[in-house]
Amino acid sequence: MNSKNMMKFRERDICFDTPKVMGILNVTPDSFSDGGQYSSLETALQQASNMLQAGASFIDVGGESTRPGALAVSLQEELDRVIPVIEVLSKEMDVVVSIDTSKAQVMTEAVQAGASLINDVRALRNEGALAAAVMAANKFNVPSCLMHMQGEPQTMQKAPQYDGVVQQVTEFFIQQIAKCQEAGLERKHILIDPGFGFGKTLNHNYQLLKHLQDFKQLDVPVLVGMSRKSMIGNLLHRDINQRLAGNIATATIAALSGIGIIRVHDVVETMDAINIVNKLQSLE
Ligand code: 8Y4
Repeated sequence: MNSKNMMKFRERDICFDTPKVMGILNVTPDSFSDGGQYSSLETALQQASNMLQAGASFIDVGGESTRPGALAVSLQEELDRVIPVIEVLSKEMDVVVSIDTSKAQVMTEAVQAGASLINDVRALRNEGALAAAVMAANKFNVPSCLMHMQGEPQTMQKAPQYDGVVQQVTEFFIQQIAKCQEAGLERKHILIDPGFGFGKTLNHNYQLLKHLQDFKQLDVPVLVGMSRKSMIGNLLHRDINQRLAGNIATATIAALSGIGIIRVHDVVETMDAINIVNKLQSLE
């Protein structure tokens, strides 16, 4: 088959005909679900290697917690956390290393250190971020993921409001993709993400999940992250360590919706779900 569903991440070609998994690697001491147990370099690398072995195509390295109400991290602190991990991972492992940051200088230094994807929950709206992403794309073939968020992490869950969340998130993408293109970031270097949990009520999140197929019209790969989030916990009344079945249900729906990348903590179980969906899709 002559697949058009491809994207370059530096010299690597990734095909989104079947969903790919992005494993989450938090290098924050206060990260919400692992209590900082992976904050040392050695444990981070072990964790990444386990996720790669389990079938992850991407590893998302984040040094700033965007959990509602989390403290901001200084530039130097964020660099100290993520750069050593990115250097080793991109050198030693056959995986697309993603940098989860909103700071222009972290983007630039992470790409210099070998990162192959910029994952920005603020969609390149911080000072200098768009220019950093343009440079990363045009010099290194490093694309950027634009995530939708209403408000700022400190306050976004206060009273999220939309008149039609799917339509409004779609309009945000159309506008933000246009701004990026005007600045020199080509469409072939852009991914989008509806930003589950970022300024959304439970119902907003499930509206987005129900209508994930709509985002395919935008003709750029779609990434989603629902793993362990409150849209699962609050619906099912499960605390953070009791959400695996819910995680797999949401990942299965994303896979059936033709999503390109699913960002998760539980790579083994998510790959099982994806492989079942792949089997179905391969049949007449
Ligand atoms: C409970 C559990 C509450 C998890 C909050 C969280 C996304 C992302 C995050 C996402 C993309 C998280 C960095 C928040 N979520 N990047 N990052 N998409 N592209 N929160 O959905 O996992 S961090």
